[in-house]
Amino acid sequence: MTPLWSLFFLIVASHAAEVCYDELGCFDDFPPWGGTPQRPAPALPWTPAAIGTRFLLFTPKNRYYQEIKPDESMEASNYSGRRKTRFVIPGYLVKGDEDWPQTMCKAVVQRENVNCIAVEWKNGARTRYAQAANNARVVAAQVASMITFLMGHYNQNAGHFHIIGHSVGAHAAGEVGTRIPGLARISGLDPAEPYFQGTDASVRLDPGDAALVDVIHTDGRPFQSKLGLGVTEPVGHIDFYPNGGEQMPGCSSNHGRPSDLDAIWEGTSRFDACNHARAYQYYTESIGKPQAFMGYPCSDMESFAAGGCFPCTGGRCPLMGHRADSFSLMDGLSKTKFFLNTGKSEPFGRYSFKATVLLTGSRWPNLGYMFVAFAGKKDRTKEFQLHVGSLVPGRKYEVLVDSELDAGEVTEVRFRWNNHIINPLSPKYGAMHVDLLRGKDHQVFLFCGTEKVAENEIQSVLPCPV
Ligand SMILES: [Ca+2]
Repeated sequence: MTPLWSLFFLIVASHAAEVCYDELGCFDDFPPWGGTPQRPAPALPWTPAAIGTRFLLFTPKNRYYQEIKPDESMEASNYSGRRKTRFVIPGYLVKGDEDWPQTMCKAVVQRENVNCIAVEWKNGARTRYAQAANNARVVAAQVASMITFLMGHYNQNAGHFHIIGHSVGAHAAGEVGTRIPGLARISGLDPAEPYFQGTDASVRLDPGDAALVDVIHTDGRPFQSKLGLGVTEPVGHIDFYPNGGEQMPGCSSNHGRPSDLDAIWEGTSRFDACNHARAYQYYTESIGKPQAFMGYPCSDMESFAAGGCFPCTGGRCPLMGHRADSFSLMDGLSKTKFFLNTGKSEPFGRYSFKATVLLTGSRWPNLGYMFVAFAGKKDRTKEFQLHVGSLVPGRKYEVLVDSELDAGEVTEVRFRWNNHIINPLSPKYGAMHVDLLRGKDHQVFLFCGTEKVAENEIQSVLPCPV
């Protein structure tokens, strides 16, 4: 052994330690768990009693939770081995929204005949970051222990289980997958970057942790320079980058210093984790509205925003969130990233289509603005700017739209225009034809205009007679 290696082992041995918690086994802070460049501050996980993990069961039979434990008392609960089981593991907790796993489970059992278990470990999460990251290992061991119990007691196999994890909880889900090989699925919701990015695959979420690992990135800016709490790199079979994956609409950008991490985590700083929290908000909404979160394969956000990856071709577009499992990967691992846009507040989901408007109207040159809005039976979208510049009759104008309404639900296109400067000639314009090209499947919906309107009047364009 070279002197340098001796010194290395001496240093590691001098701080490394181990704790053992009965049936959960032992946890050490040797590499890769501690003493590495990615995990500079070693910390051993707290005792299960200090972390205070609880399992809160929701089923279609109970919308209010039943607390369950991996023992005979399970018999008194509504848990059924004939149903699939989903676990939800939180990580970073936003003040006032600590119970989002329960909200998610309620949304799940409202629509599906499954068992949904919200994992609660608030006491272990709200502490120094390095400590929380290590406490999550005990939570993972407890979830694995619960799954082992359920498999034995209800004759289920690993393929019946799906783990949804946010932040540090996403990596805990990954460790459950290491302990229980063959899990059906892990959904990683903005998996945490500090102490996980660039670590050994055994420490973090990776595609080896379940048959399907789908990931949503919402706070992917580098932590050191921009305080993004989520990993930047792809870590699953399918990785989604809503709004580019770094800055979410409706959220202010993260601010502060990386040294604030503990304060951020303990909730003592006024850090705004809006971007980081969006991942579970999108997922929860996707349970009821899966089609509003379609991801488009694209090389980068700029190409996507420029319409370069629209519409979807050959069924290559998975749904971000709850129904990501309806997508079959040709080659096991997606070689591309998936992009989509969302709204800035609830409802976040959007449907993409392209509106093409054939203009009719006054022949003399005129500068102005054109807008379109879309109405369905119940709702109406905001106005989208179609064009600014010359209004030329006979020309087609296109706009890519992310709408709260799906193209197939649109019953009326509302066209409006106005002058750039006051125009004494009082021209009139109208949309002669409007084509809506639906992003998910190329289907076209045709609308026919029958009139021209003066500035700032609304022209109602209805579906063409068939
Ligand atoms: Ca892993």
